[in-house]
Amino acid sequence: QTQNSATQDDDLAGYDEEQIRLMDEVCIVLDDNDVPIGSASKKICHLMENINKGLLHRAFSVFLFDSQDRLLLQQRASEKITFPDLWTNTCCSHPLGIPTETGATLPAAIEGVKRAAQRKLQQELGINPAQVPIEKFDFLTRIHYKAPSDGKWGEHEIDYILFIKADVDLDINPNEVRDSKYVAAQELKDMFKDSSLKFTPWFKLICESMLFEWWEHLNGGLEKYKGETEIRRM
Ligand code: DMA
Ligand code: MN
Repeated sequence: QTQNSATQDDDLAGYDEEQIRLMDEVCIVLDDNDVPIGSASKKICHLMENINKGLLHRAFSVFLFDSQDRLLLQQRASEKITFPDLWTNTCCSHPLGIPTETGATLPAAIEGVKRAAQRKLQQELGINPAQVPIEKFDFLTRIHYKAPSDGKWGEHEIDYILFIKADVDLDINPNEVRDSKYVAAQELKDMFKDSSLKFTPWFKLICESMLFEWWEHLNGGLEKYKGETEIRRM
């Protein structure tokens, strides 16, 4: 290990070993228009001291629906360094700064995040990639948002929203996911009324804006929402 690796870092002392290791992943650093301008470790990208200086990276959020149109939610594991224990959409993470997951232009970037999504659906939820083939994902839009987690850590991302309709077998990784649940739209609305349940900031933003409208069009009419080129600033 090098001196700079996250495993030897004071910022990360006391956290889960596997989650510390994942802080060495390489994220794609962006300008405000989602053009890659470099790369930086997941740790560097999620420290508020860097975010407050404008550091921005690429991310994705998957919304997976089963054949009954129920959305798969997850509760993040207590081991997560950012936003532990919060309920959120099916799976979120970052495309890595490697050729297969990076793309300078929008079509290539979308292919990159779909590959990353397939990789993380397997790592977090144990979903076989054959059950979530790349061509089944629909790209809807990009959301630019910033949100603190605790004082030290937070998010500042351009987040690619991906929908996929697929019946899948789960084999949950408890280091990533504490609980999971399929919900109908009304059940999710009821969950938001339950003050004992806490949600991630990006999931709240997406629920308060477009999620339920997209969801209504899952089986027809989603075409007009797909492939939006404008970045939604939230
Ligand atoms: C990061 O998700 C991406 C978004 C959209 C917040 P995450 O913290 O779950 O990433 P990872 O699973 O890689 O830790
Ligand atoms: Mn992030």
